[in-house]
Amino acid sequence: MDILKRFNQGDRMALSKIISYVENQSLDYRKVLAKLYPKAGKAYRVGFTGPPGAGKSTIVDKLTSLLVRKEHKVGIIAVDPTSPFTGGALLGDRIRMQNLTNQKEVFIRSMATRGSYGGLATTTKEVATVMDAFGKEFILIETVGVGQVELDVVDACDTTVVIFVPESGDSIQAMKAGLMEIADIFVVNKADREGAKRIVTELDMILDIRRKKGEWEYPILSTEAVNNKGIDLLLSKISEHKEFIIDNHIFEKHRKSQIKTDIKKIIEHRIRDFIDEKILPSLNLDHIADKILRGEDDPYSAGERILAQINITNSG
Ligand SMILES: Nc1nc2c(ncn2[C@@H]2O[C@H](COP(=O)(O)OP(=O)(O)OP(=O)(O)O)[C@@H](O)[C@H]2O)c(=O)[nH]1
Ligand SMILES: [Mg+2]
Repeated sequence: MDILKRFNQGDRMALSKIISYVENQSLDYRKVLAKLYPKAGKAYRVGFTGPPGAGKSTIVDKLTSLLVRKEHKVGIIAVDPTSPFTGGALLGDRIRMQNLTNQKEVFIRSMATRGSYGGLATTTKEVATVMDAFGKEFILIETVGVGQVELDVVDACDTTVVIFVPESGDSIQAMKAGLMEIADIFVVNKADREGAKRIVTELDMILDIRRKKGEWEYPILSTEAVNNKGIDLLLSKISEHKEFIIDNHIFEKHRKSQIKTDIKKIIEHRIRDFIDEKILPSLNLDHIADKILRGEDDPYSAGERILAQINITNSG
């Protein structure tokens, strides 16, 4: 495969193309991923999440500049599950990170909802694997909002940064949304605005219940991303967390459980394809449904009969 050769030589166009294959689940994307997989596993994945407009992109942008200055290669994935099409908020993200797009150490990709079986979280992980195999050392993943997709995305990250702003006011809101449970590092951005100190204090009180001696400290940082303030400290906390999870074998355990999840997802995906492509076309569902409507059959018995024909029954 010519494209893989170019990918291995560090061709950005080849990287971009392979990511599109994965996103669109074009024909042989699984084979391509299988080829790339052994090269991946070295990149450190950091997730950034929080309410809309909190400053996630600005933080990712400044952090990336800092990483590049330290001669790291960075991949950025901006995930927007709220946008059904590319454009809108995604275009905004691109513009805000414009100063990064020309740098050869940095590769940015925006992703929106896909109607695929794997789902957006799965595709995001696969795209991260591709960037990882390309030689990116840090993969920064920004997700907006607080739905299940975001939780799945950040669950696949090694370190999760949750970003708040003074305006998000009630930190109870964050607790309800499940953000408190997933964060390793808390950031209160827009520290130039009123109320920043109060939210830091509130978070601190809530976290004190969770903090245990000798365990991760769950730091809360104040940043002013637009003014590039607090970004150095954020990077050192990310590095500290990396060290912490590696030293305590959390990193390895987490990666292993992610791999198991990936295998399950791949099997599920293939079985769904098999049902759609091989089983459903051979059934006369219309006819069966008519019989059920007339009261001559029921969906449970019909389902069992079909499964028995292909040798899958819950009794066996
Ligand atoms: N005052 C102030 N404004 C900031 C700060 N950081 C970011 N902003 C501004 O806040 C706005 C939103 O910033 P983004 O970085 O786009 O926020 P986001 O969380 O990525 O937004 P979405 O991706 O749309 O959810 C922009 O106009 C930024 O310039 C800060 O520290 N202080
Ligand atoms: Mg953004």
